[in-house]
Amino acid sequence: MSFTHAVTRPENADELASAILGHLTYTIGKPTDAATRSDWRLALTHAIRDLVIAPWFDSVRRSYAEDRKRVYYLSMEFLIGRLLEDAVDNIGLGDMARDALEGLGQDWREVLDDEPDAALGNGGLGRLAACFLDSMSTVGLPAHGYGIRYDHGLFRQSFHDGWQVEEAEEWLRQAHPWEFQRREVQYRIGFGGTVTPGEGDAAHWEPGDAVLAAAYDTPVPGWGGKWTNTLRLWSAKPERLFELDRFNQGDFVGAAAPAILAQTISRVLYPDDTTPQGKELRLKQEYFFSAASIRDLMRRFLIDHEDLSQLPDKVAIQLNDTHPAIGVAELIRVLIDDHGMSFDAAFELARGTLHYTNHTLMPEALERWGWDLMQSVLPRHLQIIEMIDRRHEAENPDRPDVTRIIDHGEIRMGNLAFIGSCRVNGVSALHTDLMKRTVFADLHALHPDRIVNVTNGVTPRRWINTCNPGLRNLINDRIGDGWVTDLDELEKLRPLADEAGFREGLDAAKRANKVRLSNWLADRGAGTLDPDALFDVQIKRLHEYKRQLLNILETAALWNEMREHPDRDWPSRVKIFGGKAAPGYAQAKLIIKLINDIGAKINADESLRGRLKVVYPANYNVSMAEKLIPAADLSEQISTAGMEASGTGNMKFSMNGALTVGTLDGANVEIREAVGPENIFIFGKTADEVHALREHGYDSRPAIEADPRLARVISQIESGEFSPGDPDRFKGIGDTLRHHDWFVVTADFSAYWAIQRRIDDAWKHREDWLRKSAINIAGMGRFSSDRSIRNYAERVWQAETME
Ligand code: 26Q
Repeated sequence: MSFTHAVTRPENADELASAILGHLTYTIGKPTDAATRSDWRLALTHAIRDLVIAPWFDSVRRSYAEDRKRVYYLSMEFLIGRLLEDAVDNIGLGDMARDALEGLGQDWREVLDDEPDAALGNGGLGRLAACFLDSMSTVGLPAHGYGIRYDHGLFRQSFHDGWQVEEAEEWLRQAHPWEFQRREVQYRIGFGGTVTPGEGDAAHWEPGDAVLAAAYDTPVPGWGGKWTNTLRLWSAKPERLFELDRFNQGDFVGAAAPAILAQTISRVLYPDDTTPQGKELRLKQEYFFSAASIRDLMRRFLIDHEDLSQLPDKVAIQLNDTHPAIGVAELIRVLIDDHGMSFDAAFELARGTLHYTNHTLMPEALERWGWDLMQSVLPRHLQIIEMIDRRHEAENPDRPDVTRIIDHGEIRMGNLAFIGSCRVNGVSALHTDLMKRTVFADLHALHPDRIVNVTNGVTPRRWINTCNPGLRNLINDRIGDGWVTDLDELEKLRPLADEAGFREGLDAAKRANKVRLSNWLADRGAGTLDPDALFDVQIKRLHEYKRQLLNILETAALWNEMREHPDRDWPSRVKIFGGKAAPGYAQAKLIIKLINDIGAKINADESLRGRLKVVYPANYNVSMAEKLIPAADLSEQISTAGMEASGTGNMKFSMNGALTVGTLDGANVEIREAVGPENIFIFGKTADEVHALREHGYDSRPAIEADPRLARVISQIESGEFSPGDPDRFKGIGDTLRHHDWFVVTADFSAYWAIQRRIDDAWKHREDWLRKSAINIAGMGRFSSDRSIRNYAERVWQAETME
């Protein structure tokens, strides 16, 4: 028998206000006249959190009672951002909470903006995991997210003289009331040591050292509070907090040193989102969270099941990229060494339970670990990986060498994940097709049914409903709010694209968002922006393949052209950039500096009469995206075709009525299908054309010679026009464009220029632009992460949702 004390849901703003005051007084310990903005935010958070708890318990109870299949989403990254506003909206108290807080004399927006972002991820992959959490709760799928509770999330970016400077991020400096530490849940995670053979396939692994994995739970309420899942993040703790002997001998620092060393495992998120470095600490992080998660889910499984053979019927484990792929070996190890199974039986069970999502085709981005490193950190796992590899070879005697897991003294984690998984998926139709034709071609030939496509999606709760109230209200007025959980309902807007009144509504909502953004940017030193200008936005990690360089080259060329023809009716444009470069990625950091230098030059040029501006607010993150996306007119999705696995920003922009300029890459292909080719600006080489260009070594000279605008900009960059104090600064960029243009920026420049001028023209036809905007919104139904999750449930996990 269990009793739940449920806080009653407030009937009105006064009741909620009194709950907030109660928490301000008794939880925060402050009287109103001494309360800071953070105090108010924390009091509100506690009042809202109270309302999430009882439904959370209900979901947990129902999961056990109904014994449904559970999904475990293992991800090194959960880029969840702020939690308060989403929680308020998901439980349906948005308006009431605002009224309550304003009644208490607080500014709603300022209080919400006080919450630090939980930046436990780099970019797309981490944000996808966060959208999937929201969707798994909303569709009522029993699921857990498992990841790492980093003390420091993705670094904070600032610009010093236009150069990126990184500082440690400190989200835990403030109280974080959304999480509950579960002190009773702790696992000992070992590293190194020795392995002695045991009976049959079993062995005894005696780790050389160990840390504890401590659990912190965050409730994840779905829409309408009908179902709530758990995000469980692991923090590394020492086995012994303090070495008293050493302290007594006067070694005060040494006394705490072993504890500090243990904690380094969950200290900081690795900020590179491609080229893995093969660092020992990274491998330890990966094993740490995978092992803790697997032990935890096995414990939960064994509460109600004795028969291990039921594992694949009750448990689905999703590996978010190869980062948790060591979990393949860990699950098999647990089944053999702790449960006495044979290797073959353990392998079969594991392969029925595990699934792997691939997020990149770039060969240099696929994780590999040195044999020696694996031997010293995880000796037992290395044995198991060798067994998996031998078994795969025995079953496929003619297999090509590229399908080996261990090759040339390296462990290929992509192959381990593929061979150890029941389903392997790509994240867009094009990406999945390329997976089959390139990196996984040989494994695909051996296992032709294993690879499936599940196109990414984003949650319409955060990415329309919460971040764009103007648009939300406009849509609700016309078609009701069913779209929030059934995004295909947006199709009902399609006929409204031809209705002047609806277009006016769209226009007004967009303009209000742009005014708000302009004010926010002005506070960050951007000067005054014209809200009637075309807001042209590229926000994403800095990467050569994402081609921010193409964008800024075109911007500089436009500047040249505007100065040459000052009397043409150039439409006003604001070029907005946002994004961080990995600290060790020199070329990406140089591109940031180039954007800032070109921007400074353009912004200072009064002859343009404000018709071209470049803005690059520092420290782009989830909450900045929530401000930028609703205010965008044009979405830049201009990656080298074949290189962006999917993109998810592309979907968010289109849902918010921005038109896309993009290449036929990732999910852009499917967005074009959904909105129609006349409502999206597609340009440039296709993936196959890029491949053909590269086949004999791409030579950029003809493209540069054929386009005087491009030639001029490259010369300007090389001659120091944008860096007069340091004329050689950008020589490297000129050199790349002329001699090693792997990302075919020069090959696509002319087409990009041409389509941007078509966009200038389209922008002038206001009604038509708004019609296209409406059709973009109407066509976005299939890009809800609810659809993605239902696809996973059906095609990958074989799990049932609540509906
Ligand atoms: C690996 C090893 C060592 C250190 C870091 C990493 C690492 C970390 C993060 C490697 C990759 C990432 C992130 C990759 C990522 O975000 N990929 C994006 O995933 C999105 C969701 O599927 C896609 O939409 C994007 O196209 C893809 O770039």
